[in-house]
Amino acid sequence: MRKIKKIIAREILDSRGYPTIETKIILDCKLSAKASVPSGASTGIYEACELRDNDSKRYSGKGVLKAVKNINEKIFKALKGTDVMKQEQIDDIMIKLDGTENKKKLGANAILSVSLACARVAAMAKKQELYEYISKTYKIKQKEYKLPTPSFNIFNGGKHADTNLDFQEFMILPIRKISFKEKVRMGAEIFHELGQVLKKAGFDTDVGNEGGYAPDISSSIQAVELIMAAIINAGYEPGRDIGLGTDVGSSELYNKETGKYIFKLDNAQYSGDTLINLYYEWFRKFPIISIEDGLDQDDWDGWRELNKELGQEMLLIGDDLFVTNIKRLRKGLKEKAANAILIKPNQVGTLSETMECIKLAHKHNYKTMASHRSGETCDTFIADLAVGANTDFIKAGSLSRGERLAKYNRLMEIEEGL
Ligand code: 2PG
Ligand code: MG
Repeated sequence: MRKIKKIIAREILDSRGYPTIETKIILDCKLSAKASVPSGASTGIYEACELRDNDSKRYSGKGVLKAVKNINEKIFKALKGTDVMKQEQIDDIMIKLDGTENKKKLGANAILSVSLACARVAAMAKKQELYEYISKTYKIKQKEYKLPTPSFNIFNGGKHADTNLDFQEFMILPIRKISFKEKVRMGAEIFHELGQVLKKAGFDTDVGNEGGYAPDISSSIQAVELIMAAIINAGYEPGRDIGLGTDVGSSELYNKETGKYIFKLDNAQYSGDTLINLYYEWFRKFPIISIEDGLDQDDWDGWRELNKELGQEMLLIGDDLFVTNIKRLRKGLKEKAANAILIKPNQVGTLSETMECIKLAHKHNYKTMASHRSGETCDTFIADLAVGANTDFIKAGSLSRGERLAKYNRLMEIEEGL
């Protein structure tokens, strides 16, 4: 038995300079480990509650001292003396202690930081790598550990950049059967080449929240064209070496009253049907292999239609649609709404619920993509999660900014150790 002796939570700052939580778990054998939690900007309305202080002075209300106090007092009291190897039991105790549907009492941010730190220190106590511990604890069926395919977000827009681009993310996915390390090299070379392409064309090369370029451009499609040029200039073949992906972040563009999606840059208002047609047109012109949140989080009919039209051709990933929640995923399965799901532990609030969601997705042949948030820390938990839970993909941002590279660097380390 490795019992929890002490839990110490603190307020730290994330990659955007806003408060978030770091939690340290100390065992009676003196082993200890920390975990910190990320924070989204384009959050889905069905996500678990990120508890913030909401008092206007400190950090404009974004402080997390209430959540930190919940950990240091309530959660610690409930978990003190618990065997840290019992991850599901630990998560269950916190879920019950909170007692609300969306974890608004203790805060999903508070609960998740404890959940992840427990897993990390338990892995240490067992002298296992974190991914190995995750895989064994949740009995993931895998013959050997595999690295996920990275989806590099090299062009930032939407809520992640101060730019006129409505699309939130444009990503490149290495699709050749090469090592993870080689995929990272491919991504980085294309990223740097894109910088050159932008510079030559007179665009700004500053980066957005996730480390991708974020210039003002003249149309949405231009982002795709610039990326295509960068891929070719870097010596790769679009469609053979590299596929394209986008996170439209469309829930942010949807106007509930008019039922239209507003793309300001293109001076266009699309109905769901027209948007699906646009995706189809793009798919015929470019090697697009994945679209995330192509439609609004409540547009189940639209998603069904989208899946009918494009589900055979590419990944249709639900992020705001599913929010890593098995109830939403079950509805999606029934509705035949998508074929892939984004996995963000902080959308649901515990490791166990995250794993349950991944397992349900895999059982129904959904592809899974582990994901960071736009506000991140240097914690690399999602890298181990991707390997331990055998997710097909991971997105952790671009090939710049330390909090993004930390995840890719950890994955290269895991690959070397295998
Ligand atoms: C997304 C994420 C991560 P945010 O929409 O997929 O890229 O963004 O964390 O702002 O929700
Ligand atoms: Mg998304």
